[in-house]
Amino acid sequence: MIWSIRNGRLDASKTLIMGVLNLTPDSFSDGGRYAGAASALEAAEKMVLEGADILDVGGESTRPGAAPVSAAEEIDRVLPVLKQIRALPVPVSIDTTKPEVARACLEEGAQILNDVSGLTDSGPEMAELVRETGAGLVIMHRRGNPQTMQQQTQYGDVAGEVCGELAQRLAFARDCGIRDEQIVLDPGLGFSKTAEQNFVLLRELERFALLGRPVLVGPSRKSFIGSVTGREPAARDYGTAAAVAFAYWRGAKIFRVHQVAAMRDVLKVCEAICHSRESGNPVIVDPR
Ligand code: HH2
Repeated sequence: MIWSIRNGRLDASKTLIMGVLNLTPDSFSDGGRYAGAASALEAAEKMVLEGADILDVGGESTRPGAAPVSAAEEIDRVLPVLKQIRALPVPVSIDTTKPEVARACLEEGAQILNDVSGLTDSGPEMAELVRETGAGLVIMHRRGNPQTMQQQTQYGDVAGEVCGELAQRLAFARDCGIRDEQIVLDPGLGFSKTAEQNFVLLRELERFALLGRPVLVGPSRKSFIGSVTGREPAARDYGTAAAVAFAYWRGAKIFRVHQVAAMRDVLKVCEAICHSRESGNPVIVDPR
């Protein structure tokens, strides 16, 4: 399946890795890590060498309770880095819910818009920008905003309701003139979901593929992984690997992760298992 992005296209019938580059002082896992454009460029180059297919740049933390940032401040955080990394051989995605930030970044070479509000924060303005620029669009599911989202976790059938709400956002995007080929859908792990609901969404991920567009997941180091492993964010990569492997098996195509090298290996092994062919008869050993 083709994912059409600004000035290009990606083959989303293969697995794609989106490496996370947070330029925020307060992200839950890597906040404050890349103080200047130079260290961010170094991190971006490393992720590309490790096998990232896309770099996702963000200037505002989306974690529950995160303080909002003005558009001007967000632009100041991301634009200098974008100008450095746009020369790398992979497309850059901008993780923002603000049309001003999205426009500034798309004009400076970003090719994808990753909107964690699923076009709800900005309404038609963001949709019009995506239509006009031909950018790729990630429509993620979230209820409310970082301040309110964890009070909006009342679902009957979580996978069914998240699918239904994403289908409405997809219909809205279509009504605004965005082409299906531009769109990727994301259940929004960790956004207005309890820990348990994230596990249900992963288990029932196949239902999302029925919406007809590639599915992206972002389980990386999130607190639902900490809820079962008891580990701090930076020590959640083995737990993330399990979620990535399971999501692959359930049909996800695009993986938003912090640890690109490790998750590339995980996905290579998943692919080898799924594409393996039987060679000869299975040997059944009778243990008696
Ligand atoms: N998760 C985060 C941010 N952006 N985008 C998509 N499409 N899907 C996700 O699951 C997703 C996302 C949150 O993770 P992170 O960027 O590591 O943290 P923070 O928001 O604190 O910067």
